[in-house]
Amino acid sequence: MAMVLYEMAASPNAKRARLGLLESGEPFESREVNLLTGEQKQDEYKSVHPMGRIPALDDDGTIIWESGAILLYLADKFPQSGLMPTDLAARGQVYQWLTFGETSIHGYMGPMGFQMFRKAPDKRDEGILSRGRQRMPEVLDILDRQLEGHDYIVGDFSIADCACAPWLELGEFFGIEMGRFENVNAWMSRMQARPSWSA
Ligand SMILES: N[C@@H](CCC(=O)N[C@@H](CS)C(=O)NCC(=O)O)C(=O)O
Repeated sequence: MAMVLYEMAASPNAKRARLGLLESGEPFESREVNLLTGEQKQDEYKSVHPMGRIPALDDDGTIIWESGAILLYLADKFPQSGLMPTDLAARGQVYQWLTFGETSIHGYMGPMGFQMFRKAPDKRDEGILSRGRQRMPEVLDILDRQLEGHDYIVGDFSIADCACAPWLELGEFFGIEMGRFENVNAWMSRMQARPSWSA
């Protein structure tokens, strides 16, 4: 049975998992969960993801949620796919940057996304938005230095790239000054040129 990804097109967290699946080259089916109508909080979907969030992966009855866990699962399941390096030190770097994507990038941009996409403009919490705009340059600076001389975060493409790129596409839209991070912007262009980005 093909793997099933529960997702929604506009969700950067779902896009992380989607990138990993597409880059694995393995077949999967997509099930849309409509966050705008609250489908994620219905009992039927909460039997898949008890937190009522996307993404979730159903691999023939094995259910994994949390986008980072899905990426690690895919890298383990398909070791030939090139999602994860074989060298232990490089794997450690992938774990580090994957977690950086979840905690530092998503840590600021996730709450910003909730304000930008789920709240009317006059109801947004400007404190959350301005905190993200203030703190993200440090995060981007660290990523920019890592990308100096590298095509991808740990050198070769890996799930670290899948974990970090999707939220950053929204940086300018969220009011984060992205222009000066040249290595990040060049890497984002490489990510956006991969067939998986828009498939
Ligand atoms: N840490 C989780 C975050 C998942 C998450 O918050 N997803 C958002 C969409 S981007 C969601 O489903 N939100 C549901 C809601 O806001 O009700 C992951 O990486 O999978």
